[in-house]
Amino acid sequence: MKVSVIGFPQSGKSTLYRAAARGTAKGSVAAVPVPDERFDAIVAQVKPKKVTPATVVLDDDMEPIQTSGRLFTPRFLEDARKADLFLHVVRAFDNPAAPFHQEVDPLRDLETVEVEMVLADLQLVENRIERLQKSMNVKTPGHPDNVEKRLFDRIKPALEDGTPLRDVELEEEDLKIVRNYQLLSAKQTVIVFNVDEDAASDPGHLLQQKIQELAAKGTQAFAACATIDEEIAQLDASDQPEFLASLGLAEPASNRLVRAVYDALGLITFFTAGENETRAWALKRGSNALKAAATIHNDIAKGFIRAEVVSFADYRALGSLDAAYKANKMRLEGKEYVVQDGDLLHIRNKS
Ligand SMILES: Nc1nc2c(ncn2[C@@H]2O[C@H](COP(=O)(O)OP(=O)(O)OP(=O)(O)O)[C@@H](O)[C@H]2O)c(=O)[nH]1
Ligand SMILES: [Mg+2]
Repeated sequence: MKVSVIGFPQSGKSTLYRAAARGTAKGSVAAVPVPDERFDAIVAQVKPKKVTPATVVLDDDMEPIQTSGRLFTPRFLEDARKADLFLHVVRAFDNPAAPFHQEVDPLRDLETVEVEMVLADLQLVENRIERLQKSMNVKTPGHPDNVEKRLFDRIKPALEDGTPLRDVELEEEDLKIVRNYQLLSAKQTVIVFNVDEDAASDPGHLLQQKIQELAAKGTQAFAACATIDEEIAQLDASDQPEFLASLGLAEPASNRLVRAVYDALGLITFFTAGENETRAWALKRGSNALKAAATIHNDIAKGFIRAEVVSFADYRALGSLDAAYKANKMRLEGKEYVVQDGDLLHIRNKS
């Protein structure tokens, strides 16, 4: 699962990327640990030899969006089409030391990029419709060409209205086609308004309103100050709480951000609490225990007998896995059990 960091030049993409990566960034692509206090609690109690958090891959190797002419270069388009999600950094800070191509206006910039994505999709859809019209099978009900043509005829007006495809209701079948064509406006996006230092805890009315508007449509947006976050990331862990408190912040914005990205990717977490290794695993929401087993190792899935499951709530209430087992809070579940966010799993298997 790859998250592409996009935005105009000098909007703070790399600063935010470095802050979120917290030292794990070696180049411009990093597997960033997902902050999870449940996992921290398990690790503190189990004290395993090895600790492996869940991660998301952030890619700061995208070409910037161009400031004139065609906004998306061919390389940008190629990379953007492969992304699972966009982390869109929108400049909202003034900084004379970092000149911007025009007056700072985050709402304008957000709109400009959204429109460009919709137009790129519209062009692709129009080309495809034109080709499908020549297909011999386009009138055969149920034929893939027919299904595709009907879908594209339906989404074309939405795109013409400027509606991103992520805001259009589509059936799973249709989503598959849309994903297959790697349509940009269908991809989930997390938006970060990169604000001035003094606006970190209060981004102002206009941005606040936009953030709520986006949330109502299911898109997560935040205000964050990338330079503050980078500063926090460079402090010793013990010095961070005081610094955060002095700024009126509960946690670094990049923590929220990474969690938002993880959630928008449709991922939940299950834990394996071993003494050798305690690990948080990312899993597609709605997956069953067999899929979870396969995430750990294919052999474990092949030899699957039962999943021992303790919910995180029971684990926390009782203080340890042992205590949860003794209190009969361990459930034995089969392959089809739908794993819940926070479950602690042990897969009994034949291997
Ligand atoms: N005052 C202020 N400056 C910032 C903030 N975020 C980034 N900057 C500054 O803006 C400049 C550009 O930041 P980068 O993170 O390199 O921006 P970028 O989007 O990666 O830029 P390109 O890779 O060139 O497109 C740097 O001088 C940063 O220190 C912020 O929140 N506040
Ligand atoms: Mg950069």
